[in-house]
Amino acid sequence: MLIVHHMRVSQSERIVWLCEELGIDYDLKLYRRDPFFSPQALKDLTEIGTAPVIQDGDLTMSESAACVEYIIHKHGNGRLALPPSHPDYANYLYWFHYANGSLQPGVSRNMSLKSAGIDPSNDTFKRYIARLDQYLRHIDGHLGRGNDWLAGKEFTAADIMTVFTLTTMRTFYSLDLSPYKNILPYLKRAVERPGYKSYREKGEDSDFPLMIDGPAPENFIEKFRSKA
Ligand SMILES: N[C@@H](CCC(=O)N[C@@H](CS)C(=O)NCC(=O)O)C(=O)O
Repeated sequence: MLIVHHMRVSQSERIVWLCEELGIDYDLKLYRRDPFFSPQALKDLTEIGTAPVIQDGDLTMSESAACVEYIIHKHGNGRLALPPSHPDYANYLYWFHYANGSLQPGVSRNMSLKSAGIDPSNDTFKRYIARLDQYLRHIDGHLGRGNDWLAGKEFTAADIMTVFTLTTMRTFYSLDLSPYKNILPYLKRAVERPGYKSYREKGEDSDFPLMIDGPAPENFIEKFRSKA
């Protein structure tokens, strides 16, 4: 059976959400950060030691986009991906890759600069703050052009790849989404899906906030630091 290793409050939420949307059988192994990075049991699974990890027979694989594609094609009959014959195929591909190719690095980079104590008035940091705003406006504008989901009318794995960065990730980099008026209802639509709710029930503590509102949520890193 497919095994999904999920570290709470991390990118591996995508894989649990995907399996719930697809309604496939899988064995969920849960971990907690220790105290901020992966616990040893998760580190031991791969050379990189990050979440997510999936196992299927002899296969052990990390990288969320690869895990998503693997599960869709090996266990989901291609559901939640769009085929080349679909009119929105290019949109699907573009937004699927935009998630971890641009958006997620855009947030992580700013998170790292902030946690290294770099002042936001620093020229490099300022440039990256502006770039992240550009990334977000790009999504916002696309959703505002009548697209309920990133690939168009259909909910797809491109949404599963993207929502983590716009919600849970905000606990590490306290992003204010108030200016992005189309992103906010999009996030509400996403978290109302039964598949998302099942992921939350199985994979997160019930008091962990959804982070779908505009104002910047509490920054976990700062909280962690003040405890240390
Ligand atoms: N590009 C990778 C990134 C994986 C990654 O960095 N995961 C984080 C969780 S959000 C992690 O495992 N951090 C703990 C650590 O680095 O020890 C993916 O998409 O799977």
